[in-house]
Amino acid sequence: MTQCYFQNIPDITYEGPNSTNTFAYRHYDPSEVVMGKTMAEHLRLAVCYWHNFVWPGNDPFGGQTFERPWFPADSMELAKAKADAAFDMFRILNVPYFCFHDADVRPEGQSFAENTRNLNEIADYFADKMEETGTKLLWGTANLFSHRRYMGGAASNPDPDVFAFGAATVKTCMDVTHRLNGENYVLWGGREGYETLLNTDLRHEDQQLGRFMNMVVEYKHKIGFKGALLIEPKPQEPTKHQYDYDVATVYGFLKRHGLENEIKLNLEQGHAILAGHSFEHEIAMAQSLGLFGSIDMNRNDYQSGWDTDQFPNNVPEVALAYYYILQGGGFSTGGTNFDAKLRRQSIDPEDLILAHAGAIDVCARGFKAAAKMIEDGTMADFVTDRYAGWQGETAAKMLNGEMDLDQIAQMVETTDLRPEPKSGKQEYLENVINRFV
Ligand code: XUL
Ligand code: CO
Repeated sequence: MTQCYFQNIPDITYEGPNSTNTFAYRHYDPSEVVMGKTMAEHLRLAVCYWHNFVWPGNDPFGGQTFERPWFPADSMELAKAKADAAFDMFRILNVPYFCFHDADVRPEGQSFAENTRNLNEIADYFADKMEETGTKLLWGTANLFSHRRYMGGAASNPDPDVFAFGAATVKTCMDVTHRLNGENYVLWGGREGYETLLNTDLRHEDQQLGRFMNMVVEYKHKIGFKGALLIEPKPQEPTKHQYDYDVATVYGFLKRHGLENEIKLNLEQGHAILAGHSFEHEIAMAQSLGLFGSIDMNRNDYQSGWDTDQFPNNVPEVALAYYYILQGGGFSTGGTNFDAKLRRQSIDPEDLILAHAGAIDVCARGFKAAAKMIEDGTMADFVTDRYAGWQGETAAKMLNGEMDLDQIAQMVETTDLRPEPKSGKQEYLENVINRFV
């Protein structure tokens, strides 16, 4: 494909909040400095390959709605045409990063060796394009869930041959991510879960998953990959019970297998919602456990119980997410990936551009609101004050183990301690937030 897929679509640049130009950023100015860094450096935006260039627009009731010139991308030539369109889109959006699974970018081969050859050839093609355009790889990953061999899981499959095929595939994807200077490597637990206990040995599958992740860590160190390894929690879909349910569950898994200092998390807003949490809960929980890594900033529909992967469009929600990210010091290796897809009626090439441009503006507005909340300090000060009692001598002793239940009971009795309830001030704090969003 020599012609640009995005014909007559201009590069998107910042024009300020009053611009009425359809193809413009109104809030995302990559060079704007906020809290000492540019917006580009803070947000570290990434476009995902799969939903934009691979997904055909199917739903459970109908097939392909999108007609992309590179479909069905079953040859190397079409895979390269797809890459051309992808890199055109990264340029138009001025987004510094992208993310991909092996299966998104290469034609499916008949064997492991053919898959590896195809992947390596596309990686060479990417390397040239990345060099030429300055686009960087936020993370690479392996698709261990689409092919029918993985219907019963990959690492947690009862068949050791599937485990081996999955492990070998992850090795090749880590190699390519390393070669392309990827800043992270992601492991979403695709079909690592189960449909029915009737055919499942939970303890065995946990042991398999633990060994698999330990091998990934060992291989990272063996090849000298300096990026972060990230697990992406999700509670259900595709399997009824996914093992990486949420942040707290993954933390238990990591501790159990001695991995808590080696693996961090990629958190997705839609997955948090499926788990019955808010996005900011998952972010704050990961920060408190020292596991925060990166985000997939795509939301779910609150009325439906599945993963709708929609572009973000709610500034107050996004603001709270970035508030807790900033509280933990912002991104280091991670960034803001849009694991988001169009609605299936949005069939024009420009829809891909407008979806991202809008989402990026929502993130920029939310981020700037979050930065103001941090700079203002009212909310953080409130929390600090709320726990100030723990600075006292006796409180410190209770916390550090110098006092036991007996001693505390004695102290409560001899001092005739009568705790006074204090207001949690939730509405006041919600009003404070509304000054910024
Ligand atoms: C699935 C999902 C994945 C991961 C990468 O819900 O979020 O696309 O982000 O495998
Ligand atoms: Co995701």
